[in-house]
Amino acid sequence: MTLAQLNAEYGIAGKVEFIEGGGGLTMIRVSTPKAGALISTHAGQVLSYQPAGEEDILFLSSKAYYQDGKAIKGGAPICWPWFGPDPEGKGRPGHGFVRNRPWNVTGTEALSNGDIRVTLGLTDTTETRAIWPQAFNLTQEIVIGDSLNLALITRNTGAETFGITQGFHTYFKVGDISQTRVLGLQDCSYIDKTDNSAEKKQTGEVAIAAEVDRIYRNVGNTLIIDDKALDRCIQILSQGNKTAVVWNPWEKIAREMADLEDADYQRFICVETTNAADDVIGVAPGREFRLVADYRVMK
Ligand code: TA6
Repeated sequence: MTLAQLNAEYGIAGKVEFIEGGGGLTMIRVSTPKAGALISTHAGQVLSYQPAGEEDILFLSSKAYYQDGKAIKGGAPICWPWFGPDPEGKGRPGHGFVRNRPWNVTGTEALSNGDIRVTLGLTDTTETRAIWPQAFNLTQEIVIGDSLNLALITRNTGAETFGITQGFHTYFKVGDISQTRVLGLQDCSYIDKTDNSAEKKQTGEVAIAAEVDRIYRNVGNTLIIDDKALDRCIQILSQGNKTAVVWNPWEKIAREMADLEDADYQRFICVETTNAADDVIGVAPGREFRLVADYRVMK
């Protein structure tokens, strides 16, 4: 659909506008008295969420790619139907195939409390079935208000049960990584991907002073990013996940990533609401599964 058609069908005066974004991609600008947001229809990805009077909670790389077939570095990428490397080792893209392609806009709504809900979707096509042979309907509900609420709903429209791993691979903006802590993971065991996937146990808060790439198991539903430099905390509430990932590439890997500035590792942390590792979700024919992450700034 053209921008004019999208605005005619889904625009909401003064609140939801379809615009041309980076690389000519279609983006959705949401404005409410509580917060502003920018959503890319490519990848179905929230790129910005800025509560009134606050800095953005999301990091977006100034060197991000905006093109078909590529992931956008930053915001809240969707990993689906697998999290991490191709589980079958067939060379398919890491973190699945929905963060590399355009999504459909399926609805916009101004809710009675002033929040805005944007709904995006994807269904299987010949192209997706060549990558992953399942029939599905994937929906993302994005609610912008005092918090940013993301729900990823997987429906199995085929005839056999399928298994998925998935996640919100969210890049949170921080003032200074060395003054940032993640709270709520103490005593959880984790897979340390920087140490041959060794199983370890978290003691106390998570501090970042080197590359960190961990899948935490049996996590609770509340995590906090404590950001001393920006003098704020971001609360992450989740539903549907047993695992959470904490990732920061640190200096060397950041330098090797063409879509990051060398010093960007100091400016973000990924704290990801996931079904990863053995947290595999089976979805039976006709059934659906809902993964939810809710982000809110706390002073
Ligand atoms: O979620 C953590 C992780 O899987 C890391 O292992 C690292 O490879 C990173 O994601 C890559 O993220 P990107 O957005 O660059 O694909």
